[in-house]
Amino acid sequence: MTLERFGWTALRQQEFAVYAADGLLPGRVVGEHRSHFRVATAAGELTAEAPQRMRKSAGERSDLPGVGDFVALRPALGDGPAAIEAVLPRTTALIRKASGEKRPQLLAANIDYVFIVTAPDGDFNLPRLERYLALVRESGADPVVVLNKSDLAQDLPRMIAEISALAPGIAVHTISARDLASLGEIERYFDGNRTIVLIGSSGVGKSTMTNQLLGRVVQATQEVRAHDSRGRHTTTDRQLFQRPSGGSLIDMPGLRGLELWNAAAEAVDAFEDIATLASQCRFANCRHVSEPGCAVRAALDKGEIDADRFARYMKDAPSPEKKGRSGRR
Ligand SMILES: Nc1nc2c(ncn2[C@@H]2O[C@H](COP(=O)(O)OP(=O)(O)OP(=O)(O)O)[C@@H](O)[C@H]2O)c(=O)[nH]1
Ligand SMILES: [Mg+2]
Ligand SMILES: [Zn+2]
Repeated sequence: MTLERFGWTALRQQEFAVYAADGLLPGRVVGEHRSHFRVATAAGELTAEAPQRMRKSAGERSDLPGVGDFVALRPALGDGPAAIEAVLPRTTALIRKASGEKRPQLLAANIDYVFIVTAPDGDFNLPRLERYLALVRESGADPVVVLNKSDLAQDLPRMIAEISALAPGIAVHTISARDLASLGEIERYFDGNRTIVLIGSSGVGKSTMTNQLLGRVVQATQEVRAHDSRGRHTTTDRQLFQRPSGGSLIDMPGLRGLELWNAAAEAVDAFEDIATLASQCRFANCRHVSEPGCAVRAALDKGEIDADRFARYMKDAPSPEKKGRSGRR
């Protein structure tokens, strides 16, 4: 494995010189977990941690290392994890401000293209696409719209015309991720060892695309719900994969409650993400206290939603009894 294939450039080599002099190794963050990172290096993948001092000095959560970051690593002396001593300057950064929270979240760093993936089987929605486009514009990367599941489409020309009217000049590709041959036209975006990130709602086929573009099954996929075509939030971690022929691909969990990193968007659907989660609880009348299969609790436990916001949501939310729904879904 060479770092070049990962997007390591002469400029990054230059920026790294000061760290190389200090005995540090270059690497790229490929996975982000609660307590550690997985980092690819020329010598293979290893586990690394961000030292306390880095966590303390970070002004924002998004200043900490994230998937796609190029980092300077101090190798472990024994069996322990390596330490991430520094994050190299990001050329681009896809950052989301979780709704109602003041803590911006880094979704992916050093990406060249953001594929906004949508599917005509119920996901297609122009206002949502517009919000995705605004998110991408702030990142510095180029947006590309991918209309997946073209085999299910009723009216592709109309959809393409609507996208083009919304974002004149934007590249739109219609594919069917289950059919490898249809992916040819998007493979060229990897040329020059570029990095692509896939974003879009759960169930639109991001992981199916990932498996096809990598030529092996690296990600689990799952059927969408039959009655409304919504996904089941199968992918839960951001992960970067390297293509054997060069270039990198980041698969992402379906975005919930997409909020843009600007104040204007703040008023929109302040609790959209929690409401979406609540709709996935096993019981329709879930109070999100101690019920089995509670999707809201699970997200709280994982730190995906903020406890204070959850409290505000509970104050605002109509009680489930009043909604007149009950029982198992
Ligand atoms: N008919 C059809 N189904 C597809 C196509 N691409 C993906 N699917 C199916 O759509 C379902 C969801 O696909 P996934 O790849 O798991 O979707 P995802 O975007 O990764 O979803 P999350 O991980 O939940 O965000 C699976 O059953 C896929 O087989 C396609 O081009 N046509
Ligand atoms: Mg997925
Ligand atoms: Zn619940």
